[in-house]
Amino acid sequence: MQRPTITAFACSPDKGVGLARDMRVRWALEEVGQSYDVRLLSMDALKQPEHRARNPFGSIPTYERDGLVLFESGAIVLHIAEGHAGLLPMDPDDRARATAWLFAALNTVEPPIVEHEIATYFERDKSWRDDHLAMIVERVRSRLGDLAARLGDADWLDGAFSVADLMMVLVLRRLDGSNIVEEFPTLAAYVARGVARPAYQRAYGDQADVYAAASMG
Ligand code: GTB
Repeated sequence: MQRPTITAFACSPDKGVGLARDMRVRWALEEVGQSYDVRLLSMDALKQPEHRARNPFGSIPTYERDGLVLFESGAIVLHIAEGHAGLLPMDPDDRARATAWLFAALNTVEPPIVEHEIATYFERDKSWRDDHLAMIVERVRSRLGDLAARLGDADWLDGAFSVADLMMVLVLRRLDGSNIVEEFPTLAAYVARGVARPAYQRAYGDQADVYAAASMG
């Protein structure tokens, strides 16, 4: 089996703090012990036909191996989890529930968090921004309240650590700096448990090195 190649920002707007979505793929590959290559792309290269052939929307991350080309971070990490031991339970029902949680991270928890990011960074100059942001913060709190209630004092969402936890932790990390996760101490502890995993640390270090090298050169 070929070693996969993923794509990432040559110079990430987050300054290498693990918020760009290649982090999801890097972490999954580290968890399963699969080495990989990274193709670094400029913002301009993202929109060129060569990259749009990998991802029609001209975004990162993508994943290539043995002729298979995938886009969408959720589909990529699910593919990695299905092909290796360690990120999905073996029992079919347990596996189905872990997959449901992966979708919950992407389709239920992440959307209001993305809205929060947009309102925080891109709507600063709008007269209605403060009211809009306050409304979105309430929407995020409501989702996190439901999530915290279900997690309770468990370590992970549904039994052992899975690809769903990997995704949920990174989705919650998108609220870094807002102090909203900190309002839910069990969720803050959950994120801390995720980022303390050695595989996360290796993935984080690798993408941080890319930004450090780009900013020096
Ligand atoms: N649904 C797709 C997936 O999950 O793979 C979304 C992919 C996507 O939005 N990718 C972004 C991208 O390539 C990078 S991650 N954007 C460039 C473009 O489309 O032209 C989003 C992101 C970017 C920057 C930060 N940041 O600076 O903090 C955080 C998240």
